[in-house]
Amino acid sequence: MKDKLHQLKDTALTEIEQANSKQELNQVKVKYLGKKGPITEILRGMGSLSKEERPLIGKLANEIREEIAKLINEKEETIAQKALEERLKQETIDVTLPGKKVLKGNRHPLTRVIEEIEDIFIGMGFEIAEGPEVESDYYNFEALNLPKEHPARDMQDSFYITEEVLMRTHTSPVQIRTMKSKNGIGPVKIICPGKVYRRDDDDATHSHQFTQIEGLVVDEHITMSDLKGVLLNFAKKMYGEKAKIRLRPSFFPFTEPSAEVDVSCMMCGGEGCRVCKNTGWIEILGAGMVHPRVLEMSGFDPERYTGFAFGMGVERIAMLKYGIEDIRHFYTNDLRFLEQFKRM
Ligand code: 2NL
Repeated sequence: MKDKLHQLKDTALTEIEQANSKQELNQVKVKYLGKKGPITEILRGMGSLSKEERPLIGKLANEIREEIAKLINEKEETIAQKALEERLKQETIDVTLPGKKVLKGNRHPLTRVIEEIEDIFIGMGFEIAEGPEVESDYYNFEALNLPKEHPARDMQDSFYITEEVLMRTHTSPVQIRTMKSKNGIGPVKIICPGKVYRRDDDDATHSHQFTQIEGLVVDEHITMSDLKGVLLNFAKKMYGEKAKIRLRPSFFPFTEPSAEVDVSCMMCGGEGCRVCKNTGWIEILGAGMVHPRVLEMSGFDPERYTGFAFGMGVERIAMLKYGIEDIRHFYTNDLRFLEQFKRM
């Protein structure tokens, strides 16, 4: 009996030793310490032993049982400790690893210039109006005092979709639509930014699609001096307080009188340089007093209301501002170009 117990202890110890997981150890625990285990069996069969042997064997069996239990507990702790170490090793964060680079985008240079111009005019109480890029002949030409025979309406110069429908050649139709929506009651004070289309062979300074911002003010008692005041303030906000403007006589079918507007050269301050071709002035706008026929066609009484309007090409302004030499850079989306406008 004694030998059997010692043998039992030895095999139990080996099995505890070999158990490498919680589950394996649990099997050993059930096998040796469970109700149906060999020790319980030996204790149960003690009836057949002599009176002298009984307490000795009982004591030994309990000692062995306790030792096995103790070793199992110790092994349990070792396994738990190992598992914890393994987990910590897997969860280790290497704080010396370089961070993941987040690619940051930036606004397109044209968008930036549009927003800058919008902000200046919003500061003067203007509202922003937008409208369709596909327009009817009426809104694009007829309502702007450009009758059917007018050379500007040549099929060769515009993208026609049908005889009556075309890609807008300026943002003026948005202004016509806004005026019409007012039912002849002023004021109107808007700027209209947007894409416009003209049939043109693309080169460094021409594009068949470009961006225009037009402005329109209609109210009682609006005069040419209002036009000059608004545009001078725009030039100062855009190019600095020292900026000056000058108006030269011009012609547009939709304004009378009409003017080309120059701003003092932002490169040399008017001294004369390569950019202004030594004139000290740079042309940035066309403008004029809204033609009475245009007011009338859009529902405003030209006896009561007057107005001024202006238009500018955004690409040209952006090219002057950033020193861009080819208009095609705006549309080819070369990242080497676009990335130069980060945090500028
Ligand atoms: C330019 C010149 C101009 C206008 C646009 C306009 C619009 C209405 C009535 C009258 Cl609804 N005029 N627009 C007036 C003068 C000039 O643009 O050089 N654009 C790039």
